Amino acid sequence: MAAMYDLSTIKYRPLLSTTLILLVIFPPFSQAENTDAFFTIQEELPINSEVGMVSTQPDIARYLFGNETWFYWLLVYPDTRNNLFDINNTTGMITTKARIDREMECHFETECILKLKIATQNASKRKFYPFSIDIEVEDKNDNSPVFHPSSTTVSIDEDASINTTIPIPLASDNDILENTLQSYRLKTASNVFGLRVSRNLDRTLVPQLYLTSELDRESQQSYLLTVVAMDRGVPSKSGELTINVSVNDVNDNAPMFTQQTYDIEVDEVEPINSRVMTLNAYDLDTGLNGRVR
Ligand SMILES: *[C@@H]1O[C@H](CO)[C@@H](O)[C@H](O)[C@H]1NC(C)=O
Ligand SMILES: *[C@@H]1O[C@H](CO)[C@@H](O)[C@H](O)[C@H]1NC(C)=O
Ligand SMILES: *[C@@H]1O[C@H](CO)[C@@H](O)[C@H](O)[C@H]1NC(C)=O
Ligand SMILES: *[C@@H]1O[C@H](CO)[C@@H](O)[C@H](O)[C@H]1NC(C)=O
Ligand SMILES: *[C@@H]1O[C@H](CO)[C@@H](O)[C@H](O)[C@H]1NC(C)=O
Ligand SMILES: *[C@@H]1O[C@H](CO)[C@@H](O)[C@H](O)[C@H]1NC(C)=O
Ligand SMILES: [Ca+2]
Ligand SMILES: [Ca+2]
Ligand SMILES: [Ca+2]
Ligand SMILES: [Ca+2]
Repeated sequence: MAAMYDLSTIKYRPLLSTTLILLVIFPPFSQAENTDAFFTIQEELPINSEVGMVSTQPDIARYLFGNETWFYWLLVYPDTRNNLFDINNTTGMITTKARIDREMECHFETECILKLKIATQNASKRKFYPFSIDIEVEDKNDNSPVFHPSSTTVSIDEDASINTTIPIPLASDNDILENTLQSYRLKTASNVFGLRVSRNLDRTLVPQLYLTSELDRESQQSYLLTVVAMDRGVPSKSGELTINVSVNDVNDNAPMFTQQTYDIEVDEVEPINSRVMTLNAYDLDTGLNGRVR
């Protein structure tokens, strides 16, 4: 809603800026949602992109009556974003004067609305109207899901039972709605590990590896898996996590001799304590579990 100021009543004031300071102290704008023009732009537009023509917006144009020349400029208020926008002082076209990153301006808010206040004034500077402009910045899918960290080593005991779960790092994506993280999947084909995704109370997705068959460190001691996180933007973006699953040894093998039975002949004249033969024993386990005594 615009308030009209007839500057003829204050024409002996030396400077127009005095009037503007008064405006800041007594804002004439009605509270909250009441705006005179609403524009929508995409984030990340190049500098100097057109946002919208203020002078042809119905709620503004109806104040700009008569055969007059009007000028436009931006007013400075605490919540206005004059660092991001410009207005052409003769046409009333708002343009961008910086690259606008929705993620930086609005983070995870699902609605990103930037505010401007503009003023119009006729050529003789005797009429002055302030207006509120809202500019909605739409999200683009310009961020990929990213894992923190992007590679990790986890370990699991070789005797772990089927369905044992292994927590893994989460991914995040700074975009919103469909453009943010939507799913995880296991990229590596595996008949030993599966990926289960659940939702926390705060609706974040939590991926976990789980065991689908039994392990045996003695046949394979580590697995290299890749988990992919995806958003549902168009086109969709993804990020990858590399997991080295290291299988911990469990003492599940008894020491064994290289042969089950030994047939030896001992010469009766052999002196006591002479070496008859060497027995070989080994243990498939590792570390202390594998030490043969
Ligand atoms: C506006 O004023 C100019 C000169 O001041 C005149 O030539 C023109 O015809 C006027 N237009 C309208 C729509 O009244
Ligand atoms: C500006 O507006 C005032 C007040 O309506 C009017 O008297 C004056 O003629 C206008 N000036 C121009 C150049 O249109
Ligand atoms: C305002 O727009 C007009 C018409 O497009 C253009 O001629 C003029 O150069 C612009 N002014 C500025 C300061 O960019
Ligand atoms: C409009 O902008 C141009 C270019 O920035 C400037 O030269 C001119 O003085 C401005 N006009 C008014 C009325 O502020
Ligand atoms: C593993 O979990 C699934 C689903 O929760 C269940 O159907 C299955 O019986 C479980 N398997 C074992 C061996 O516990
Ligand atoms: C995975 O971890 C194991 C044990 O820490 C290591 O021996 C193996 O080299 C690692 N594999 C890769 C591909 O990094
Ligand atoms: Ca961005
Ligand atoms: Ca974005
Ligand atoms: Ca994204
Ligand atoms: Ca073992």
